[in-house]
Amino acid sequence: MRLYHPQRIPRSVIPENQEFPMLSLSSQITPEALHYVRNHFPYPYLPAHDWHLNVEGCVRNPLQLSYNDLINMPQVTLPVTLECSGNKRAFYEPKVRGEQWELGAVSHALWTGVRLREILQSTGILSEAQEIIFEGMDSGQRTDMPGTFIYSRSLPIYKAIHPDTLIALFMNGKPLPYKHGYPARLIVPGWYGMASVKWLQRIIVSDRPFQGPYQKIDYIVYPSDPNQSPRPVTVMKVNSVIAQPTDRAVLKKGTHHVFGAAWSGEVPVSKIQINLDDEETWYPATWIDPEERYSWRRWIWEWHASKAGTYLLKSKATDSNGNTQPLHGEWNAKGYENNSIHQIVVYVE
Ligand SMILES: Nc1nc2c(c(=O)[nH]1)N[C@H]1C(S)=C(S)[C@@H](COP(=O)(O)O)O[C@H]1N2
Ligand SMILES: [Mo]
Repeated sequence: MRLYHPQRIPRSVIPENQEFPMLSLSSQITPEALHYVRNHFPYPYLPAHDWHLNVEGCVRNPLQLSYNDLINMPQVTLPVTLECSGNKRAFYEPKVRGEQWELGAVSHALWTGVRLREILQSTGILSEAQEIIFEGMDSGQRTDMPGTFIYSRSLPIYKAIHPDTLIALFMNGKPLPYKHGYPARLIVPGWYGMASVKWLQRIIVSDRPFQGPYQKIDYIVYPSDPNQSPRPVTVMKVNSVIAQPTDRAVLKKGTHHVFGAAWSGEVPVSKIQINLDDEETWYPATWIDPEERYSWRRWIWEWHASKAGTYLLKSKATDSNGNTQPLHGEWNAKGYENNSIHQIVVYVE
């Protein structure tokens, strides 16, 4: 009998925003029912019978693809860690407005679908093309200006035609769950989650930079240093979390397993280190999962806690390009990209 049924942690009800319960990290692949959910609007109405994906704009040959058209194209499967750029926002000081994500606006799933480049090869891209815009089926209001807005985002052409950028139809081997973008969503491996547009309905090849509010107002890093210019949120930064023990846990003297996950953006994470009580030494933890380009890796570290006391534990990941986590992530006005070293306090009795 299973007594513990992990559930997502709600952050807001409408739109529905929920975290993966990091405490129950057990498999490398996050079960669909636990994968974090991030929405800007209420869920869209799905016209399942006559859904089409339109590909238009600066193309030689516009296309209207049915679900069957997509299913019948060659399918590719990739394990990908998706992380919301607002993950860990709740830990920024001073506090920043927005969803108060703690540790779990990040998950790892198997995504299966069609290479976007294959679709763009069959439409052809005209020479004036600059960006590709992806439109979701969900829409709603914003607090900063009147009107109704569709969730849409653009990608530069080099990322759109990257062989790993997918129109996903399946998650963990099953048709996409409704909450994760059924019938089809974009998966942009290595980039923060905002790029992976759900409930796709239209792809527009554009001859100018996209100006939509989820491109030009949100998902922009406004640095606290006024000499630095704002920049768009793109590639995920190297990051890690301690899943167990939890912050403020009370443990008995003895051996404990400190356990968690680490990930990066377009390159694999290669090193994970643990620090105890601000001492100089960083101890290497052991990887549970292999090194893979877009996948988080679980790690474990055996801690012989022989003395009672209050301990500060930290985890720090480094990726294969040598990028490492800072003690304090780069605070910015909208609270994105917090990759501060994770710190917890643990009591040993
Ligand atoms: N259509 C649509 N796509 C969307 C969003 C949205 O609100 N609407 N949110 C984005 C953001 S900010 C994130 S982090 C990811 C989350 O994907 P998930 O809910 O499948 O975890 O979806 C992205 N795609
Ligand atoms: Mo996000």
